[in-house]
Amino acid sequence: MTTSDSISVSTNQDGLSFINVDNAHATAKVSLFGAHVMSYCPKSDGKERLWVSPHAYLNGEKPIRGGIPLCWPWFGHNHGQEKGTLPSHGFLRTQTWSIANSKDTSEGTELTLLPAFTKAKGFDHKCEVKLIIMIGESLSVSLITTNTDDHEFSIDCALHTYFNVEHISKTTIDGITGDYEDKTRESAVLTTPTPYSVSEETDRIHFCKAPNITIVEDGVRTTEVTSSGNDTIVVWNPWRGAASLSDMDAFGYKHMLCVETTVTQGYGLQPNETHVLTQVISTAK
Ligand code: TA6
Repeated sequence: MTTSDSISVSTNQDGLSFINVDNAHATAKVSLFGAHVMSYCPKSDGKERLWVSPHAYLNGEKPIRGGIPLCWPWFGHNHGQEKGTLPSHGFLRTQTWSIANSKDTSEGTELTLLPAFTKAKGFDHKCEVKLIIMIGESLSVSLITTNTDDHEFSIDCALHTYFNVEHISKTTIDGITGDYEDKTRESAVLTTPTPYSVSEETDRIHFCKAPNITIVEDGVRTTEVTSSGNDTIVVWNPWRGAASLSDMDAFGYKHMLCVETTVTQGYGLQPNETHVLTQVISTAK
């Protein structure tokens, strides 16, 4: 492993380890539990881009509420089975990853992380998975899957990012068009509103790759989100339903908005084929 001058590793009282990055461009924090990016703050404007619940479990008992959870090899609660049979959003976000490589370049600090296992109940195929995180003027996160089996298999996956917003009532999203499936309205297919604001429980699968999205706060374009390797974009805010989540407080919904780079329609991966799902978060220009 190449080491980087910009990183240090810390451990909390419950035994979770975190990579702390501080380079010329930004600071960031990544939990090895879940390979979960928890903080990204570019030095150009000092604005924290990611939201983490103050009540998030940081003891390995549950996935971390906030930051960038990794969903793989399925997205959602059931993966075609009865709810509760399989872990929601798969099994990458609840296992401890290792650092395969870290290096400093002129663009920033690059981390390569590997999961402990890629086969578990609900997914029985051979593959290699890695996560490459580049912390620089932008934050780039790539979830990479290579089929090392002798047959095709299908995956869904997501970079389920919780953005930190000043106030949800003053936040709009630019760059998503077309139809979406509304999971709060019995999967009704509706048209994406313009302007796009969030004023109630929102759980939408947008059938639009939306390669360039901008988050606008109080009329100011603050954050750009670019996506590739996805087939859809998911927008989620639990609204007052947050009160029923054990790791969110009743008003947490006011300061977060999930804009997720997702594969929700199934991606068929041939033997030796590699799929790369990438989300890049930058200060809006
Ligand atoms: O991405 C939206 C979603 O699938 C919602 O349906 C909602 O339940 C959310 O993810 C959070 O899921 P989690 O398993 O992390 O509580």
